[in-house]
Amino acid sequence: MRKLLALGAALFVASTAHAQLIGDVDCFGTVFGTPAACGPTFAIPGIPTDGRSPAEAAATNGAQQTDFYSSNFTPLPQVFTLRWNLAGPLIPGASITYRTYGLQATGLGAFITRFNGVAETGFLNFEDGATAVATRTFNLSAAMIARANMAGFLAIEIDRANSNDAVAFDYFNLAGQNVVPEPSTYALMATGLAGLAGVARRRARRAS
Ligand SMILES: [Ca+2]
Ligand SMILES: [Ca+2]
Repeated sequence: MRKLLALGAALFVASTAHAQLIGDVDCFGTVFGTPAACGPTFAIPGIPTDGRSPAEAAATNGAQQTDFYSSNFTPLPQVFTLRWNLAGPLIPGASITYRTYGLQATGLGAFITRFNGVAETGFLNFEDGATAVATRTFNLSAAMIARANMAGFLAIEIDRANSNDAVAFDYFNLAGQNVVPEPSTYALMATGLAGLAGVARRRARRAS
């Protein structure tokens, strides 16, 4: 029985690990990707380059701005929002991992980012060079987590703020939601555990 309880606990812990992806992890899409190194070759400076899937192009959660490279986001909106509707509360240590191409925040101007309406300076504020790919993890502060949990969503507004920087984003992945399993998941777990308990009982009976 102790083993069964341990198994149940393990299943519960596994079910709470939850991440939510905006965009695809595909090295900036199909048009210009060189997936082995994940170093895209944006060959035509100043000309928009679109590597989005149809689903991404039609998205409204921020995926529409991934896999798209141009000056100043043009012709896409100058301000766009990453939005995660939370399936459960964010927990301490929640973070966002994202991949960028060509960030030049110092030389060409940093973007302004606002987390649920509150400006912060550490997100996307890097000088990587015109052709550099970077993958970074940003840890959400306790205040950011509290605001998102209060609202039931995390929204990050990205405003180009007159920056002249041309960039591309591959994806944004939010990790660290404490998701309670659906009732149907509990039912499935209970059925499985009951089945195992039955087997154990039969074995015990046979042995005695
Ligand atoms: Ca750039
Ligand atoms: Ca992508």
